[in-house]
Amino acid sequence: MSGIRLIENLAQNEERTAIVDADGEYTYGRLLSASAAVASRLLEAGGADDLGEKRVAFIVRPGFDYPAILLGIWRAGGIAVPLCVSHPDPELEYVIKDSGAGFVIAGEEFADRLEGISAATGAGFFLSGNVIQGDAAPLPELDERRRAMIIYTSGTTSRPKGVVTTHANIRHQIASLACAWGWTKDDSILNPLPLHHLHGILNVLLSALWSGAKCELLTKFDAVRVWEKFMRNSYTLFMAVPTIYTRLIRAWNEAPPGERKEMSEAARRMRLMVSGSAALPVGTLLKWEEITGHVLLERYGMTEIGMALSNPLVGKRTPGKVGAPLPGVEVALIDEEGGTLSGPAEGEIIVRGPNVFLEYWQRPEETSGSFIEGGWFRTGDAAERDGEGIYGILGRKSVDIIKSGGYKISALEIEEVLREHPFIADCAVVGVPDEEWGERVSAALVPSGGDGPAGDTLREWCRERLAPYKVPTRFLTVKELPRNQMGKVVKPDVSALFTGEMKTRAESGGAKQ
Ligand code: MLC
Ligand code: AMP
Repeated sequence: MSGIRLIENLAQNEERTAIVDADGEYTYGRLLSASAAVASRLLEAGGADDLGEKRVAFIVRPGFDYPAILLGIWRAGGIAVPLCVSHPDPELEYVIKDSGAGFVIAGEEFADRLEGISAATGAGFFLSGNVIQGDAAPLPELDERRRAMIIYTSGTTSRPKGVVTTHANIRHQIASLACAWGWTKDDSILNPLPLHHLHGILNVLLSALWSGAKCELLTKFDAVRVWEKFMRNSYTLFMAVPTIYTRLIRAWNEAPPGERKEMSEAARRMRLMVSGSAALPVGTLLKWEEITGHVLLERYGMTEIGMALSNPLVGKRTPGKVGAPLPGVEVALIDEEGGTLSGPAEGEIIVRGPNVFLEYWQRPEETSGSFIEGGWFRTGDAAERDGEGIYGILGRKSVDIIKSGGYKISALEIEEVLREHPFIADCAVVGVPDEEWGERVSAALVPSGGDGPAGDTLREWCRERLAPYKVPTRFLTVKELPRNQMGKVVKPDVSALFTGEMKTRAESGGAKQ
């Protein structure tokens, strides 16, 4: 017994395969013993019989070690802080410092970098290979109301915030999906998503483990490999962001006609394919249906709340809509004044229920500012609701949040970094609509002299400071930024500079790639 339902569920499936990775297959029994070893090593190092919510940051490539460490941290009474494998040092250091991580666990390939960062931040450092071994010690009995995980997410503040969920939050988020999407032990899923964000961690990995199903972890998404995997295996489920479906469609189009039939049949064999994390273009949904026969199930969620709205497993899925509230989740719309709207309406989505996160880590003001009376969480997303209670996402209230490839990115964070560049006097970052990526991170720059830095050099400079997916892919040099009478930058006008819908006196150069 551990007190955590998810862990107790694992014990019911000891003989079944839990994880598949590039090195082999691992049963639930193996996962339980490996996680017990991790928990025991952490407790030994902490000199305690319960980590008492100590933050443990960890960085390993997707594979068996990831769930072994995640569950091990939980079983020792710690809070898990997953780190992103593609982040440069400044981003990793920020998360480790902000979360106040007491321990850091890293795979061999990250050891040099993480050992240095751990030393600088005062965290104890462990190699993953050294904690996933040895005997198991007695482990603490935990209350599910305790904090379990901190996922860092970009928002309307310049630096990412840590979203804290409890074990109970996570259980409710998973149980709702298990019920709505009919997860069972017989399911098998391929996970191509990164494991520092909710979609890959919760909707795929943890939902599979909760249900006694099999989850295959890919180290990195590659469209051709995913099709090969579809053809060679008998997965029942697939979940991904719209950009992944776009890439899969492109790979299907580029495949020899003879092979396409086999690819289509492989996808058709699955029982459910889901899209989320960003708006699914109707054209992508239709094309996917044409080649696989699947009407993608689109759903809506957020790191702070898990999943809230979903098209149905059985019954009519409406293209361009995200469906109705999931089991156990309350969803409503409010107007500009905060009044609740009834019937068909347009407004901001608010969410309430046991799925909703506890707090932003050590940011009490941001936490209380994001809730309104009655304990409702304000998502910042605008939606319309029709007479049958079906929701459609209209967009975000903030112009400073960009969604590219399913990643939420803060324009303010990138602007802050760009302004540190010696040749940049000012800048404005926007998300320009893009067929493949949803939005494309684009930066308008006012140079401090001459032409400013060249696009390629600037991308390299950014890459040392920002995650690859945050680095702008388009730069435009302007003499001045479009501003309103109050002097505030008008972001829609900045976007229009990139789409060519607006040419201002200010514009001096073409786009620099
Ligand atoms: C990024 N790149 C671009 C680009 N955007 N290039 C051209 N045009 C654009 N618009 C470049 C980057 O600069 C970088 O370049 C490279 O792509 C790496 O970025 P990436 O995003 O890692 O790309 P890639 O490796 O090609 O992978 C694409 C992807 C990935 C779709 C597989 O973006 C991905 O895994 N996305 C999922 C994100 C996710 O899990 N979100 C869920 C959040 S939770 P270079 O040169 O450095 O390589 C959530 C809640 C919910 O949202 O509802 O689920
Ligand atoms: P994140 O903070 O990374 O968890 O991203 C959550 C955000 O992704 C939400 O607030 C929405 O803006 C967006 N999102 C998630 N699912 C969808 C969807 N199906 N359609 C449109 N936007 C979505």
